[in-house]
Amino acid sequence: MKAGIVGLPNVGKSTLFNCLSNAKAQSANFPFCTIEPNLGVVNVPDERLEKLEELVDPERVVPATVEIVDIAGLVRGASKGEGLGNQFLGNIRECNAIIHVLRCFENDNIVHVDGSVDPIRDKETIDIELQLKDLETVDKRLEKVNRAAKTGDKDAKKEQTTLLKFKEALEAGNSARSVDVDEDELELMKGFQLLTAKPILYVCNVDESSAKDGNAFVDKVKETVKNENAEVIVLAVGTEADITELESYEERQMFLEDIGLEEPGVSRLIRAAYKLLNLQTYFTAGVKEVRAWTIPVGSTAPQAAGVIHTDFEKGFIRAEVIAYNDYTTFGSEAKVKEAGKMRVEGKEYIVHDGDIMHFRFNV
Ligand SMILES: Nc1nc2c(ncn2[C@@H]2O[C@H](COP(=O)(O)OP(=O)(O)OP(=O)(O)O)[C@@H](O)[C@H]2O)c(=O)[nH]1
Ligand SMILES: [Mg+2]
Repeated sequence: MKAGIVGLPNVGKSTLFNCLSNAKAQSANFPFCTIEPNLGVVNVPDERLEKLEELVDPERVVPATVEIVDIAGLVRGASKGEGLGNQFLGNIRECNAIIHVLRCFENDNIVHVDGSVDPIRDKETIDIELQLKDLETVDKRLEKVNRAAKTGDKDAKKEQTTLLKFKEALEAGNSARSVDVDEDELELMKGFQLLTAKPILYVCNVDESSAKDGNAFVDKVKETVKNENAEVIVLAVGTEADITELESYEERQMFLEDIGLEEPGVSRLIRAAYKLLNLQTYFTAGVKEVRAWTIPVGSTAPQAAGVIHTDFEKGFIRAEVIAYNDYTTFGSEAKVKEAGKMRVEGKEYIVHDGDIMHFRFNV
């Protein structure tokens, strides 16, 4: 599961990526600086992990991670192959969610491909390219399905109806994610791999003085996307990059306080991306290691165990589970047990975010 950073050229995507990841991407003040996508594995900041570390005092702590991809900028005409558009759209297709970066800062020294700062126009430019590409995908698929539907094939008819629904929405300038679908249609939709069906969040890249409260551009973005059910994150990407450069935690904290923030904006973004990918965390806590593991929301106990090792899933017997709040309230596994708060769960158990788990299995 990975989230791709998408936007016009030269809006700060690679600068943002570099704040998130140690895999340094080239960033410079000219459009199309990025061609090949950069992949970064990013630690997910989680206060609960720090708390567990305090309580358990383990030899090591391993955080959860999320994969972020820095993708080349898109320009008008990308869906027709303009500016290597097809390649870049292909990079987006491989991602499970989209982080759309919008330039919301004025600076005459930083080139804007369309000559002025206007995040609403920019968003529309990108949306249109993604929608046109999806329309192409839908039309191609329709050609095939239409033939089968003519012969009276029931499944083909259902698919045809679904495709037409998407076609209509896309032609009206709406994204696939805005279409109301039932469960069957949702299954079909997954097979279509539409770009505009991917969950999305917006990053407004602002100047330092707007890091805390945003600015007029941000207000416009929020107004525009209010019906999209998408998160809007305000980030001073250039400033965050400067903060990342600072050596010590204290220095970084002082800088953050100066601009009115309690934690780096990128921490907020990473957590939001994790959520956008529909991921959640469970913990294992022992003296050797306290560790956060990543699972899709809705995973069962055996599936969660399988993330550690496939044998754990195959040979799953039961899980011993402590809710995060019980662990911190009682302070240790032993005390939780004494209080009778440790649960034994079976194969059907749906893991909760923050559960501290211990698996019993045989191989
Ligand atoms: N003033 C200011 N400059 C920024 C900010 N974010 C990025 N920049 C500058 O904008 C230029 C482009 O940044 P990149 O991160 O390379 O942009 P990109 O979106 O990856 O561009 P492409 O790879 O060409 O699509 C660089 O010179 C950055 O230093 C910001 O928040 N404020
Ligand atoms: Mg770049």
